[in-house]
Amino acid sequence: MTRSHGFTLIEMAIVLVIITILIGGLAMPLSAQIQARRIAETRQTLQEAREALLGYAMTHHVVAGTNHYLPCPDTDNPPDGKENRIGTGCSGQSGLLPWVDLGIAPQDAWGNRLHYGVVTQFADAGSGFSASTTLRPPDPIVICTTHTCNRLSPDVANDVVFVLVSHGPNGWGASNINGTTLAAPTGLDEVENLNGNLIYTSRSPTQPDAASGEFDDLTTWVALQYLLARVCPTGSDCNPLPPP
Ligand SMILES: [Ca+2]
Ligand SMILES: [Ca+2]
Ligand SMILES: [Ca+2]
Repeated sequence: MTRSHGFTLIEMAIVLVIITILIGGLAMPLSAQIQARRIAETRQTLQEAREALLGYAMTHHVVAGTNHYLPCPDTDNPPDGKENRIGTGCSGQSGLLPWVDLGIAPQDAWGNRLHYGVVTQFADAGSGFSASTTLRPPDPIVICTTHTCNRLSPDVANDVVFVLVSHGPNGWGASNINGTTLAAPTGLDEVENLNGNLIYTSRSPTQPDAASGEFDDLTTWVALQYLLARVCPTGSDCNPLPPP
């Protein structure tokens, strides 16, 4: 028996099913691919901002050859990208990243400013920090997976000196580049990244209908040990201020 040439109906049906699956598979992830690329870009922006903050601390001394200090947050409304000080100290422990002072990207991949929180002792241009500066409760910023965490036993990071937050794809609560502040988040873990206190959250994203609430923020931070290793390594000029 010889097999006839061409496709049978069953073969055509199988091919159509495969093509449908392939088209569906390409079309659906396209928006997801764009979102993934924006998330990756924003993670890169956060890392560059983190490095810029460390670079700022390396080049800013209270007195030449002594304590270093970080920039203060930009607390102006509308923001101008420049830090805000009262005397030598910061006008607040949280605000926006002073992108003009740092000479870096002014926004995340969704056109929103980055939130910047800092332990103000480390941004005081009159005292700053040396290789022997310590953080003691209740001073440190802590990072948790939930807003209900105990700040004395955070489950992500302790002894954090500064933190950077992108409010993520949803942008709730963010200040955008047009000077508009977006609607406040409903997810309590996202609220925790906006309320200006020393607790921040970092965890996997969840949808609005999740029991833990909507969450898509992206966060990076530097803890004391890493700050001192980078800014005040052995042999550096990072010395305690002389006694008055
Ligand atoms: Ca400012
Ligand atoms: Ca968000
Ligand atoms: Ca908080």
